[in-house]
Amino acid sequence: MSKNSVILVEAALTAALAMVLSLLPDFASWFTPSFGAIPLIIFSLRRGAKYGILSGLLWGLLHFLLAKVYYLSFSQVILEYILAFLCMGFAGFMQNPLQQALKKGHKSKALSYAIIGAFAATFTRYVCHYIAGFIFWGSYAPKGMSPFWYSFTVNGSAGLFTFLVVILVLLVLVPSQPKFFLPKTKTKS
Ligand code: 218
Repeated sequence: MSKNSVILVEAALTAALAMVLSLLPDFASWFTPSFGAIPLIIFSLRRGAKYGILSGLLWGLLHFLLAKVYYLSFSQVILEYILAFLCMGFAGFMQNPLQQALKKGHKSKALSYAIIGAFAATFTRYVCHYIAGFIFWGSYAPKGMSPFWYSFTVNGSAGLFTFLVVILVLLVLVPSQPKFFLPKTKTKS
């Protein structure tokens, strides 16, 4: 198999795993962390933003295939299931500095880069949900609460929980499993 095919298979498997994790039962509806962010961010850090964005896009599209889309309007769906999910690949912008640090054995530096990548991914994704939240989901706000504040509390906490869950996993994996982030088959970039 060519190197590119290996990466594409990894991208597809990552999206599938992320989707399975998205199917975990919700315990607090929109406040629940997005556990699928874990494999997606690991993969993006490993293979870079281009493939990360592709895998994020696939994860978003899988929601349509499995009829897991909350549809309010066309632009809402594009914003929350295409744009928001492909943002998860932005963690891959930290691929180079992370891999350089790992090769030199600088584990805490590597961890910082991984966390910056995770932040870029979750922040941009939840900004999309925040914007969709006050434009499209405002009518779900409790009486008297502004749509902006409602969306901020819901999506701010979901984004923060997601980021914290990913940090916990990175804290364990970056120092103990550097090979996850240093693939043998290199991307041509
Ligand atoms: C205030 C509010 N409620 C619900 C949504 C919709 N939303 C939030 C987070 C994640 C996702 C994608 C599927 O997990 C969706 C559709 C919102 N944006 N704002």
